[in-house]
Amino acid sequence: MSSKNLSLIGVPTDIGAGHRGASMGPEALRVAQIAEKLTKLGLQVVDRGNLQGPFNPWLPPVDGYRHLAEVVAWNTAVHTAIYGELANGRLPIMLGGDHCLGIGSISAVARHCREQGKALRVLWLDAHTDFNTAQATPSGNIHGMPVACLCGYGPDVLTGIGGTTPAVTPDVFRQVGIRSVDEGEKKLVREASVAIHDMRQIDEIGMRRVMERALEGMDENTHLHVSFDVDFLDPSIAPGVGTTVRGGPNYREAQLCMEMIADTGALASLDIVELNPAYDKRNQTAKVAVDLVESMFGKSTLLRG
Ligand code: HAR
Ligand code: MN
Ligand code: MN
Ligand code: MN
Repeated sequence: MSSKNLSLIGVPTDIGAGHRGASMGPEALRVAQIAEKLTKLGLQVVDRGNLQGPFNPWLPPVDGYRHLAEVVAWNTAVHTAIYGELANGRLPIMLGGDHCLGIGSISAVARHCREQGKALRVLWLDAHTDFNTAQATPSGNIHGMPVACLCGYGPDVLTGIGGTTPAVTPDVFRQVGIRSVDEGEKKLVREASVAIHDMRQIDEIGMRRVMERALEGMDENTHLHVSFDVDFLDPSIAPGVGTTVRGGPNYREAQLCMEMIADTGALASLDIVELNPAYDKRNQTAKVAVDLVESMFGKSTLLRG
């Protein structure tokens, strides 16, 4: 791992989502003892508390975007915070919040990598490709758009966060767990040649070979960012998200995915997003997410050393 000093950054907003409640995600992860459990693995963990931003006005979309100004405000705060942690040599973990926040975090990671001459790989664990545009979106919800925005498809106020447009090129992404893509969005991901490892591929060749492919080609100079949308997981183990899609990875498949991330030793920043306690029962989804994050930081590997 390029850094073992972890910073937890809470981003309590559901500004980009179509269901309220992801704003409670950071606290649910803290209640599930994310800091304590990572500390037990021998990592240095500091909880920076929560970022602040505008309330959710809960308005309909305007010109294809819901809450665009508020999404810009939150992502600008995220960019600054994540960039600052990386500049200090720390490993930031963003406790979301909905997935629109990936615009702020990944643009910061990309800026850090450019300045440090590092290669970037973004592992996007999600049921969705999140590649909608104002024209393609069925909902106007910006949590369905962060990958497109990062690749330069979107409003200037979002594609320009971090100062360079596009923030990244599509070839940095490896998407795993995909099983819900909108019609217009399909065309866009194909045009951009985003590398998608969908559920059918996991069914056919298994999580192990999918992850080997998704992690292929990284070296000592690669910064690995994981953007973990909790709806990646099958709803039977992770009901606490706003947009469940059946047919996701089961617990063991998800554990293997995380263990293989740990094995790379390259994990250098992480988003945990879309956890929605309003849909959860007894905080079980937060607990599963924390279990998996422990594996991502090497918990299971310790048994094998
Ligand atoms: N594709 C749908 C839309 O754009 C749903 C997107 C849901 N996104 C998330 N994050 N939950 O992946 O509205
Ligand atoms: Mn660094
Ligand atoms: Mn997502
Ligand atoms: Mn999703």
